[in-house]
Amino acid sequence: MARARTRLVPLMATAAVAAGALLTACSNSEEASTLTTTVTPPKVTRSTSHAGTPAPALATATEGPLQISGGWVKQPPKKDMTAGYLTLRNSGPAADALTGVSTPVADKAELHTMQATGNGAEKMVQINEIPLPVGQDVELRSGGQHLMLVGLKKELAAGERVPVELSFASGKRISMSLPVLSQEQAPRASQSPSGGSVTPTSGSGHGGH
Ligand SMILES: [Cu+2]
Repeated sequence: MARARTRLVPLMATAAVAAGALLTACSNSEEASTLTTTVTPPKVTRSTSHAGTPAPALATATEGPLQISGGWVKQPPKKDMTAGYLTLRNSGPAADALTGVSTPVADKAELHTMQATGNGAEKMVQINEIPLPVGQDVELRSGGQHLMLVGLKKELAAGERVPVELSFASGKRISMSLPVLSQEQAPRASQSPSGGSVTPTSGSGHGGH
């Protein structure tokens, strides 16, 4: 008995010290608020929180040193054209370039970029190639370089997949199928630094983006 009691004492003492330490920490309001912010990261469930149908997985593909990720096609804002997006990575050893795209669902498919018109607006223009320097992520995205599908032969519904073949300066070809995403499903992770203009679609003339 006596033994048990002597053991208990130091244990309780330790507990008391621990409790005291806790109290001290809590009374420090700065620390307390730091704690709160770390415990509640703002947007964990961003990608899954959109109501309705969950977005299909974005397309990926690999061919030699070329890696493609995050591929998708925007559900056509207009009936006859839409844009496709993806990120390319060339792990070398030599530079390459995306030189073409084709798809059976459209009359033609082109590489586009946005170009300033001089009066503050931007328009999309066709380009011959998208350079792929070694070791760099090249992102095709809304408001920047993109795949353009012109003259759609059929309606593209969200959830459908669009087969595309990408061709490269090196002679490589990559076939993959890109999921069609509705506007709500579209990934928003990487916006241009110019900010929230996620809506070039709804605005000016060309609905492709
Ligand atoms: Cu375009």
